Amino acid sequence: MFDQLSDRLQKVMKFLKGEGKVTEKNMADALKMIRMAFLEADVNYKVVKDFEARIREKALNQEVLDSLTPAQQVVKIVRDELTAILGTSEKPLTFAGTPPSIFMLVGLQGSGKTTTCGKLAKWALGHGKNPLLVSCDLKRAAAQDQLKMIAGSLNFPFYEMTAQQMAAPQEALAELVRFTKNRGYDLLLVDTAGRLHVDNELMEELRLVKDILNPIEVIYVGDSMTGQDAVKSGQAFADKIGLTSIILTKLDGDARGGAALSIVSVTGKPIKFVGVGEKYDKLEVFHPDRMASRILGLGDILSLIEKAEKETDVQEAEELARKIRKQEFTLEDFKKQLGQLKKMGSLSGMLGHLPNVGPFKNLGQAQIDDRKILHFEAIINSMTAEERLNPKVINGSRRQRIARGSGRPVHEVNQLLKQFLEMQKMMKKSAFQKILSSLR
Ligand SMILES: Nc1nc2c(ncn2[C@@H]2O[C@H](COP(=O)(O)OP(=O)(O)O)[C@@H](O)[C@H]2O)c(=O)[nH]1
Ligand SMILES: [Mg+2]
Repeated sequence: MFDQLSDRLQKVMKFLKGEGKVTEKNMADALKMIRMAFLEADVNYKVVKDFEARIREKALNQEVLDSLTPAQQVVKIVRDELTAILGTSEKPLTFAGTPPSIFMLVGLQGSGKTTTCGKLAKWALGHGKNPLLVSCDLKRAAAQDQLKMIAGSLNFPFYEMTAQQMAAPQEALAELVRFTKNRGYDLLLVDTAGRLHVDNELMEELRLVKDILNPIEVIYVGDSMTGQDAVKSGQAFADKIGLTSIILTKLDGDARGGAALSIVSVTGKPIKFVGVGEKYDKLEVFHPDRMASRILGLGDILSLIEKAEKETDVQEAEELARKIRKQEFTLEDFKKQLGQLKKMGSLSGMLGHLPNVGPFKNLGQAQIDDRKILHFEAIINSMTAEERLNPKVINGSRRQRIARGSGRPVHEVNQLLKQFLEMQKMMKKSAFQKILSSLR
């Protein structure tokens, strides 16, 4: 996700961390690097300008905290500002006090509206809702077919509108609302017509639908791959119809990041979810803070832990979190973690979540394959219980014994121990503990 932008910003972070002291000169250099990275990622130029100005002001006026070096402070400022332009904090969807809640999805053709309807239905079901799906393309009755198929395959009820009904949309839409209420559905997901470009006829149709259905959420679905085009049309929808939220799709592709980094500032509306794949479970709640940390290579520890908790034994994950908090992270736990990584399946899918520190360093470059995990496991398996609990006792002859036992070269044993110690050190860092304690 946003690989190039991420690469470039990580270079700036590294540059700053290496500087120690903040001067006008290195700040100017860093800001220039940031500006170039943003412009290349197709971020709106005004957003870039404001971002730069805020960082400059904060960085050069900052009082030096004891705990951080000045340059680290700038890193923190950049992270905070990046979080701010992504929307500061996550914003949940709003549900109506009295059901049904009506969510209307709007956007250009191909942006992912219909797919996202299916995803939202699935997400809502998981949150105790009972959704009904409908497609309100008043001009093309055939436009309903795609959503009908999706609803069928996911086992959601679908409300079909006849061509006859569409000829009298006012009455048909009012009937739709009555039906939803009477049948006890608490959520109506409304797919709408799309065009290749924003046009007046479409906007009029959408306004009509909106006026009669009175949706609590009007969600703009934007294709992140189209960069500033998604932002511009989002702005047009915001001006002409009025939006409450944004969902960006196709973040699993090679989008440069320009849409995500511009759309909140430009439209003033929050990104609530992102689509990360074609399947219907590929919808993620959008966390601006995590996304910022991830782009800056500070890792996405919370997402990683959440994923681990969901997909592996929850108790095991809790135990691990407890141990890390108490700083008794052992090689045994390290091995468990490797096992969990394996269980979670596709390692490459996980890499984006890993912090770029300690044993995870440069994993993003995907040099590590599943074989490496097996080798590390073999090495740990060849250790005695005492060695696993207290790796300090592993001297030269023990290393040779472990190497022989696991069939791996000694330097690999050394590498594993070194990485483990780095990880243990990282676990002790207070920042990490703070994140973990918020999980309690
Ligand atoms: N990779 C990926 N593809 C998506 C995502 N969301 C939608 N798509 C694909 O984008 C194409 C257009 O989606 P569709 O829902 O028909 O768009 P609509 O015209 O706005 O209704 C389809 O091929 C979808 O499978 C996403 O988050 N990731
Ligand atoms: Mg569609």
